[in-house]
Amino acid sequence: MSRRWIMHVDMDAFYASVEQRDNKELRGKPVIVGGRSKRGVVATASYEARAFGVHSAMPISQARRLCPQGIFVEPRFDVYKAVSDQIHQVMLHYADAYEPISLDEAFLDISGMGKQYPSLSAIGRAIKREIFETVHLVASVGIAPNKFLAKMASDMEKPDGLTIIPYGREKEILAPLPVRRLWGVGEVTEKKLIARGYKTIGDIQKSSPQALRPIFGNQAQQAYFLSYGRDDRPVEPDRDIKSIGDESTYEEDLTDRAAIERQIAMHADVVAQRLRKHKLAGRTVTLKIRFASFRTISRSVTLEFPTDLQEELYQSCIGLLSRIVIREGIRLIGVTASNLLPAMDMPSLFSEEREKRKKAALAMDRIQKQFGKEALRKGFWVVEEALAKTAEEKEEEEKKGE
Ligand code: TTP
Ligand code: MG
Repeated sequence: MSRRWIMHVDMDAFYASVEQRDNKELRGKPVIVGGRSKRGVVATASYEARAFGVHSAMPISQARRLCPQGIFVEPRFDVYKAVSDQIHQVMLHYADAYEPISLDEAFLDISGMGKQYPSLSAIGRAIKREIFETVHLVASVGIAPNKFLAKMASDMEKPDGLTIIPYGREKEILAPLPVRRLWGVGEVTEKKLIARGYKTIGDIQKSSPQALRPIFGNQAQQAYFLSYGRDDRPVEPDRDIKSIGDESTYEEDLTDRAAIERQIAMHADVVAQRLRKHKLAGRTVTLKIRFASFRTISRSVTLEFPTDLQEELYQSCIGLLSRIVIREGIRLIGVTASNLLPAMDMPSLFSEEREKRKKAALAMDRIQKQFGKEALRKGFWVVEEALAKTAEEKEEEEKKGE
């Protein structure tokens, strides 16, 4: 095969399917996975529940209204992670280049697999079968000339789909789709596009890179190419990040409690930022301390829910610190997040408070990108203060409510 062929594999209703697999009573029923708290959000819903209009990121309360007979289940991340590892192990062998995207999806460059399989659909069927035999779960597969179209294809006949978009059909398949389906078009860009009269991807095809500049900036050329189904991005093998940490050795040993906590806060901030940059969240937090005598200790805690927030990393470390007896000065402090999951697992568990924090954190990331570290340092404390206030106000409110 001289042409490039990309495959995208994505499990169907992943968390919900795992729950149905492990509990017979849930099979064929509307299963909704998410935090049970009043403010929780749906992580995912089985296809039976989707028939009622329930979908990912919807507030649980709304899901209950739409689907009162739904069975609401708490997520079991450990199980999903273990299943995910098995799936990725299977997929790995079907590709020259393999790029895991999240727990339940991956891109595969299958351009060189032509000798082993008589056709593209034969590769698709083989991978679906092996995944099913290994984890007893169903995947949907898309095969296309590039990543953008492969991802679109895997979604076209879900669940249990196998869709191939051949060379030459890119433009016509994309033309009738709403602009939101174009890779990289989120809510904000969608609004801009619609305001300027672009409704379908076909409308973008009829435009020009110059005309698209006010909307896409320096991505205009790429957006224009994408609208024609042109996308040259390679499948990039995973860097496989196992943990993200930050530590410093101090010129003078720290003895003051407040100074120690401040350093932990700083490291937690750096780690949280890096997690967000990689769209990861950590479930295990480790605090490392090296004393003046070079004695080094590490203490870890595994959280109920993965986090990419400074505040939560910091609080975990302060909890760990309280269990460490400090009899001498400290020459090194390190904070590490491990047991990493894709950050999108977080929304399912967001309380409003967490969501606010996450938004504030992302805003800080943007400020830092624009104005550099100093701005962040200042802003970081300001935001922390503001959040502390909101928390206080909320406590007040709750007290009043009682
Ligand atoms: P998706 O692949 O987007 O969704 P899905 O596998 O549940 O359903 P399908 O692919 O058939 O449409 O996400 C994979 C898992 O990631 C999902 O099972 C739960 C989790 N997830 C969240 O926790 N929050 C979210 O907002 C989304 C979209 C997914
Ligand atoms: Mg999926």
